[in-house]
Amino acid sequence: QVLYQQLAERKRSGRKSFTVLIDPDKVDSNSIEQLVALSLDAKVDYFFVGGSLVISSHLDECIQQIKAACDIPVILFPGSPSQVSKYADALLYLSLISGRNPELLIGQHVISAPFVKKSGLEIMPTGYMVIDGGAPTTVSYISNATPIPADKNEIAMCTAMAGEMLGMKLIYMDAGSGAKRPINETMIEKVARHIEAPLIIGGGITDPEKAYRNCKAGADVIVVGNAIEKDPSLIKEMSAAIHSSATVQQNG
Ligand code: 1GP
Repeated sequence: QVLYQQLAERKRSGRKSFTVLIDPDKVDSNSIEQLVALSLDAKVDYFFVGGSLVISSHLDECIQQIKAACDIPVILFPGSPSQVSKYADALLYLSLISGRNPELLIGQHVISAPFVKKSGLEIMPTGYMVIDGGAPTTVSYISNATPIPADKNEIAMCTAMAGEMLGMKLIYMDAGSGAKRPINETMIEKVARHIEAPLIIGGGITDPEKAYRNCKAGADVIVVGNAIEKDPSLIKEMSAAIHSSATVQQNG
């Protein structure tokens, strides 16, 4: 549990992490090279690799290319059980606790369990919560589950608490990729105050100021995908904003 311990330790010491989300379907070897170079320069903490609709077979190649070029940990963020690659460092083992679709709560896990175990990946049990992002996102459609309404802070809080008490080590609140409305800070604050697990926030974050405010509200990890796909140079500013929000001085 090397990476999980690292995340938990970062949380204990008030350090915030920046994660760049890479969708293997939207990158080629040139763009991966560029993303890695910018991420190294900006001191990005993690890569999440995955997406709701990964159809290409180059998940393995994409991860191998990243790993060959840097030592930033690669964590799988799978949209389906087929998105497992032994070349990654860890796997967000997602259970969609905000929804009531049994397949995404436990069904797909049962089917893929032997395969996931055999992968040798570090498994990170993650309570995955989709929050309404203002318009249907791919994840809200594909999951066939109702997202938590954006202003129902208590529901989000109770869902995260229940997930943690069920043993989930991370809580990931996601407004969905490209969400019109990212998760509001009041909800983040409410959830963060009631759990001890590191809190991951993503979906529709496009400006560094919003990422900073999310961290101040209690987010431990900020995930950005879409905005970086559109403008990779945003990596540097995002990273600086997130790291500057630490409650203690960061060294390196
Ligand atoms: C989506 O949380 C991630 O699952 C990131 O969302 O692509 O909107 O940054 P964006």
